[in-house]
Amino acid sequence: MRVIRTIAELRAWSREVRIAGKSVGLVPTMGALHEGHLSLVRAAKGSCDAVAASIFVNPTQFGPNEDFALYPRTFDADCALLETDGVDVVFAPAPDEMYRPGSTTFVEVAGLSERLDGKSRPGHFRGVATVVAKLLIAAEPDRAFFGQKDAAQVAVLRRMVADLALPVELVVSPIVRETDGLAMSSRNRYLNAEERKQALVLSRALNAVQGLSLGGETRASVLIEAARRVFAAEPAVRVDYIAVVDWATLEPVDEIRGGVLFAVAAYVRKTRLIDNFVVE
Ligand code: PAJ
Repeated sequence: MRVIRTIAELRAWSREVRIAGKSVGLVPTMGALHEGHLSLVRAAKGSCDAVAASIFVNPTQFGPNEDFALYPRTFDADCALLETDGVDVVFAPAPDEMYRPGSTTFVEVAGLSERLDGKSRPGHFRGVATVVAKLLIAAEPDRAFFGQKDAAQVAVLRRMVADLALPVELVVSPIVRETDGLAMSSRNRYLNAEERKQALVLSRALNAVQGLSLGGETRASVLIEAARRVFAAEPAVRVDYIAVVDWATLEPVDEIRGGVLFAVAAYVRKTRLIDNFVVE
C-alpha cells in the first residue's frame, strides 16, 4: 500500500490506473477508522479495480468551538486496517496541501447546507463540500463511497456532484452499527461507559419510529412526537434535532413516503451524535 501526500502524485497514480483501462474508487475519511469506514472500503473493492482512501481531518468543516484539535488521529492503526482490506493508496495530505496558503475558494451548496446538521453547525457543509470537491478533482475517481450514517452530507454531496456535473458516481452504503444498535462513529471514542449507554437512546428512538412507520403510521408529527418521548426518558441526552425530510432536498415533509429521511442528532454531554433511517 502506497502512502501519497501530494495532489500531483495522487492524480498521476489515478491517471495511470485509468489509462490501463481500470476503474478507480475513492473512499474519503477523516481517519480514526472503524467498521463503518471499512464497509465503504469493501464496497469500493467490490466495484473498482483500484481503491484509494483519503485520511484528512478537514479543518474547514469544524466550527470554532468544535472538536478539531481533539479529533482522534490514529494514522498508523488506520493504515494497518486499510492495508488488510486491500486498499492500494492512502492519500494523507498535510493541511497546506489541501488548502494552499492564501486560498480563498470554497464550494457552497446553498439551501441544503443550512438544513439539519448545517443548521446546528454553520459552515460545516461548506467545508465538507469544498474538501470533497478538492478530493474528487485530485483523485478523478470513477466512483466515490459515502455512508448513509451522514445522510445530510450525502444529500449535499449529491447536489454538488449534479450541479457541477462532476464525472463521478456517488455510492452510498448502509449504516454499520455496534451489536447493541449504536451507529459506529469516530466520536464514540469520546464516550465514557455511562455515556456509551445513554447514547443508545438515538437508535432506540429510531427503532420506535421505524416500528410505528412499518405499522402504517405516516404522519411525520406523530413519529417525531414518538421519538421525543423516547428521548425524554434519557434526560442526560440533549436533542439537537428530530427531523423528517425529503432526503434529496432536506426540506421537512408532513407525510412519510419512500425516499423520506428520518434523522436525529443529540448531545451526550459534549459529544454530538447522529443517526437516521430512510423509508424504503
Ligand atoms: P468520516 O466521519 O471519517 O466518515 C467517512 C465516511 O464514513 C463517511 O462517508 C461516513 O458517512 C462513513 N461512515 C461513518 N460512520 C459510518 C457507519 N457507522 N456506517 C457506514 N458509514 C459510515 O464524513 C466524513 O468523514 C467527512 O465529512 C468527509 C466526507 C471525509 C469530508 O471531510
